[in-house]
Amino acid sequence: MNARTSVYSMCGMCAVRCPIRVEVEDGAVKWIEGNPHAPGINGSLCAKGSAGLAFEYDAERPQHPMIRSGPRGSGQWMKATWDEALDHVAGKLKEVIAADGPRAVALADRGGLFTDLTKSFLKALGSPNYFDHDDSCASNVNLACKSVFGCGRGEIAYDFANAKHIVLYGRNVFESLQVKEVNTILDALEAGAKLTYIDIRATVTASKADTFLMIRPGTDYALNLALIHVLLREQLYDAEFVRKWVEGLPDLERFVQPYTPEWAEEETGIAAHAIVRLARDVAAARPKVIFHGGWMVSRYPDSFYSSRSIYVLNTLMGNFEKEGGLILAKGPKDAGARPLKSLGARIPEVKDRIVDAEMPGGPLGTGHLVNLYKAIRTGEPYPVRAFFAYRFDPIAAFPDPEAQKRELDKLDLLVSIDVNYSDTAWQADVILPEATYLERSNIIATQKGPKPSFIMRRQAIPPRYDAKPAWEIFALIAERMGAGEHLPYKSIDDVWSWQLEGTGVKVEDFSAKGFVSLAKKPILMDPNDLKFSTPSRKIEFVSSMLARRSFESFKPYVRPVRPEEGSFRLAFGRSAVHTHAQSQNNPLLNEIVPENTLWMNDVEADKLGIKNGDTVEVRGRGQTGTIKAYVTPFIHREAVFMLHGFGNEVPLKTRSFRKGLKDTKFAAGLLESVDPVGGGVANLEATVTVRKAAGGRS
Ligand SMILES: Nc1nc2c(c(=O)[nH]1)N[C@H]1C(S)=C(S)[C@@H](COP(=O)(O)OP(=O)(O)OC[C@H]3O[C@@H](n4cnc5c(=O)[nH]c(N)nc54)[C@H](O)[C@@H]3O)O[C@H]1N2
Ligand SMILES: Nc1nc2c(c(=O)[nH]1)N[C@H]1C(S)=C(S)[C@@H](COP(=O)(O)OP(=O)(O)OC[C@H]3O[C@@H](n4cnc5c(=O)[nH]c(N)nc54)[C@H](O)[C@@H]3O)O[C@H]1N2
Ligand code: SF4
Ligand SMILES: [Mo]
Repeated sequence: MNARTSVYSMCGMCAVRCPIRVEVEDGAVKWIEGNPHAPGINGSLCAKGSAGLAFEYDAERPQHPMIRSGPRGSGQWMKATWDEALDHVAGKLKEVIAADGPRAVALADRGGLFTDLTKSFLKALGSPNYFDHDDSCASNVNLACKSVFGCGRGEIAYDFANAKHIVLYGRNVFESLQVKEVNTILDALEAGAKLTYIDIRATVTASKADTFLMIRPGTDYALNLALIHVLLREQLYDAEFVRKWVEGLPDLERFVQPYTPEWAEEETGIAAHAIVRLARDVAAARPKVIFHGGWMVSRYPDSFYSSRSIYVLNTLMGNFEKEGGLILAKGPKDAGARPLKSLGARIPEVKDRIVDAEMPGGPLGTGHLVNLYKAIRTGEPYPVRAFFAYRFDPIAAFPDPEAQKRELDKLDLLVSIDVNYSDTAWQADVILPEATYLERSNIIATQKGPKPSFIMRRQAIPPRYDAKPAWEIFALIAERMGAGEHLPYKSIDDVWSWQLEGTGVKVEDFSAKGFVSLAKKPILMDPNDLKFSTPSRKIEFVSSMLARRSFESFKPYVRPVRPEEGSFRLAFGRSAVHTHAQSQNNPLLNEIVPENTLWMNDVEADKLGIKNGDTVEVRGRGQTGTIKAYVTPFIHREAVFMLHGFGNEVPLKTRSFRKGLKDTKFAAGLLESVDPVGGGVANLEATVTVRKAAGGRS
């Protein structure tokens, strides 16, 4: 035990990146736990985080660079050295750039804390074409938040600890989890906070709620319009806050007039009296009320507006910058500290515009992955011929894997930098294995929040296989492209010194806890001097950002198409023990949940002669597959549900190979079906039929 050392770092088993403490002995990881120094974590880790050891010591992950030797997706690979693989990548990039300029190179990653590296790499090459995964996750929510508050959703923190009433729309906090959030919400519930949970099925979160409202799929917007209607009609909202800080209340009042609770009952299936009661309950608890913006609330064509209505509801609670409400995330400057120096600060600006800035119309903002696919396919507005997928698996994350494979097949170069054989890696020309989160250090990141901090992922052990950290991979490619002076780093210490220059913080300051807090206590704005970054400097119910693009601020509700009798909307979500499509082959997690099942309403199942545990055939959009039925009264009659991320087709992942069913394939034809304003994919538009499979009972 004495020979063991502690390394403070960051979990990498999902993108939440919880702080961890790793115990290392003789170059091997012996133990991982939540960082005991990190507030809200108190040593805890989720099941996936604990399975980090199993992941590290699993041989079924890429062990060296690989260059494709057969057709794309054929699984024929040549083992390569790093020099061979990087020379191959640089050689192709040079051909592409010679013909079509640096803008013909694109990169997409997971977004979030570490993007300074990837954006700087693209900048070093001279390309504006940076994309992230957000259209498959939160872009509707993010842009909706911007249209109301002037800042993205990541700029808003939720003060669950002090909340009196928390309202969650399909935000399954206890399964689709973040460790700190789970701990904080459980504490708040214990201290008496109320939880209202709205979903199309009863999840673990529903089981912990005071009130669970089962909603008809795709109708959250109707529920919210009725809630707003009641809050305004009964004058239950914070009139003083609204008078002072809001633009457009009269327009909102006119707009919600027809949307009564009785009308919403017909749409949502939630009783009118329950809607009125919820409005009165939250009003009694305000301002300590949180309507969580969620991520995936409803991936429907009106998700932008349904997300917007959630931010309107928060505003009516007057909860902005108040204890128990929504707190603007603060950065280093708010704490009187100097921000990290960007790796891009030494690189000249790129003159070309990102490819979708030159596409007329379309959703708000740029960087929509579907537009990248369009440019790859058509060569318009200009050709894009090389694509790096770094810590991102679009083929698994976006609808219609086969359509994506066809688009990506047009590329001259597809590179995947991953720690797994992802679906995208399997289609790539070159796989560059990144050292795992336990084997590498990352660039330092800034964690914004009420108490901003700098956080560090620090290498605990040497790479087991022939893998490298991302900062080195990108620096080595830049060097081969003649752009070495832009990313001139030979060690992670070089990177960190550049980032920390002028901040007064030293690398050693991270040793004791793994992070450096920039504020002693939460920073709150003066409630009389709130600052919003909207053009009006106010909260905009009537949005200038939307008006500029001729989008309406108040979109009338449109009833979602109701599936015909015998067909069901295919909903999906997460398990507490898996991460998206990347953990199904983990030796431990695979043992706990090896495959997905199809949740089906018991009354509907009965009509089809299907019993719990039967093998059923699912059909839709030309696709078919079999799966076990999980028959339950706890799902809406119009929907069936399966966990996302199963049905792996990469044979090298033997434990998960062909186990369970791939939800994304039933969204065939929906790749370009996006929310017209927010750009997020509307992949809950897929419907399927279900029947007992031949030989039925298993
Ligand atoms: N264990 C685990 N935790 C994770 C992740 C993970 O992969 N695994 N991923 C992280 C990421 S990236 C994200 S974005 C979050 C996602 O966090 P959540 O958004 O909470 O995750 P989901 O499991 O997708 O839950 C969506 C829920 O929406 C419900 N739903 C479907 N249609 C409707 C509808 O029309 N209305 C309502 N109200 N509900 C509906 C589904 O039944 C499902 O329970 O989780 C994060 N945490
Ligand atoms: N049908 C359907 N589609 C969905 C969802 C759904 O529930 N249903 N969920 C959506 C949501 S909310 C999201 S956020 C997206 C997620 O989609 P992605 O962002 O693509 O998923 P991730 O699982 O975060 O991982 C992406 C890739 O990163 C790799 N990876 C993990 N750790 C590392 C590392 O340390 N280094 C490197 N280089 N690579 C690493 C993984 O192996 C994986 O291949 O999917 C979305 N798409
Ligand atoms: S939620 Fe779990 S898997 Fe994700 S970073 Fe935290 S501990 Fe790791
Ligand atoms: Mo996500």
